[in-house]
Amino acid sequence: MTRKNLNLKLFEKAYLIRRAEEKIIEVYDSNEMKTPMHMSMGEEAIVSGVASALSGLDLLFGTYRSHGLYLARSGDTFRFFSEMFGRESGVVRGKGGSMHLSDPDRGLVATSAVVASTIPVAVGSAYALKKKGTRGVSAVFFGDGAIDEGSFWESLNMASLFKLPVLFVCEDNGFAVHTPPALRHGYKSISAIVSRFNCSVFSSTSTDAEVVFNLASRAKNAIFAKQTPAFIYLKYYRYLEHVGTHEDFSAGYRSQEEYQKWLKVDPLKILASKLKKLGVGKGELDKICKDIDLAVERSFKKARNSAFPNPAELYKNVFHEK
Ligand SMILES: Cc1ncc(C[n+]2csc(CCOP(=O)(O)OP(=O)(O)O)c2C)c(N)n1
Repeated sequence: MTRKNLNLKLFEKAYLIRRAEEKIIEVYDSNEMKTPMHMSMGEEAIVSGVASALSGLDLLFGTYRSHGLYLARSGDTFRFFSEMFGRESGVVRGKGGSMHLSDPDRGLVATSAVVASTIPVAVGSAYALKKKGTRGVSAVFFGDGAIDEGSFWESLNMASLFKLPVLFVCEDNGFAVHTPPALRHGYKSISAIVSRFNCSVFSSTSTDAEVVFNLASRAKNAIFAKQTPAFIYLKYYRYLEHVGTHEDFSAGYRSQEEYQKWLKVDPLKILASKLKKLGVGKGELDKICKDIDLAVERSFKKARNSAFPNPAELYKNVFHEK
C-alpha cells in the first residue's frame, strides 16, 4: 500500500470514530441512550493505527472505552448506534451498551467495564492461537489504570513465560479517573519495568496514526520473529470527562492549557495536513468527510427508529440464562 493510501485509510477510520462520537454528544443529554458513556475522543490515532496493522487472523480485546476499537474493526455505525439506543439490532442486541461491545465474528472478542479483566482472557486466547498454530495475535487494549491490577502482571508473566502471541496495548491518558500515576505507582516508567520481562517493548507519544501503525506492525513482527509477547506504550489525551459527554476542566484535576496543547496535535488534524502534503486535494478530502457524515446520519436515524428487544429475550444470551 502507498503512504497516501495508508493515510487515507487511517483518516477514514479516525474520522468515522470522531463523527460517531459527535453524534452521541448531540443526543446524550436527552437520556434516550441509557448506557454510561466513556468517550474516546483524542484516542483515534491509537485505535485506527493499531487496528489497521492487524489482520483478520488477529483477535481484539478492549475496555469500557472501546467505541473506536469496534468502529475501527467493523466500520458498522448502524449496529453501533443501535447498541447505544439499546435496540435489538445492536452489536450485542441492546444488552451490553457502550461498555460491552463485542463482535466475535469480526474478531472483537470482548470488551469489559471491569478494569483489566480482558487481559487474562486475551492471554488465554493467545495460548489457543499458539496451540492451534494459527498465525494470529491477541491484541488487548487497556488504560494505564489497568497496570495497577495484579491480573495485568500475572498475565504479562504467563505470556512471557509461555512465549505467547499477545500484543499488549497500553493507552495512557495520564489518569485513572482523576488520579495521576505519581499518586498510584511506586515506579517511574511502565515501559522500563515491562522490558524486564521476556517481552518486546515499544513506545511513542505521537498522535500520528501512521506512527502508531508502524509501531504496531513492528511489534507484531517481533512477536513472531522472537516468539515473545510485545507491549506498546502509547500516550494520548482524553478530551472529555472520564464518564459522560462533557468537558470537566472545572473538576480541577487537569487544565485547559494542557488540553489546548494536545488539540494542536489532534489526530485528525495531523492526518488531514499530512494528506495535503501527500497530494490529496481539499475537494477529495471534503468528499470523503461528506460521505462518512452521510453514512453516520443515516445509520443513526435508522438505529434510533429500530425496535427494542422483546422483553421475553431479557434472560437470553446473558451469563445466567432462564
Ligand atoms: C476492577 C475494577 N476496579 C475499579 C473500577 C472502577 N474504575 C472504573 S474506570 C477506572 C480507572 C481506569 O483507568 P484506566 O485504566 O487508565 O482507563 P481510562 O479510563 O483512563 O481509559 C476505575 C478504577 C472498575 N471498573 N473495575
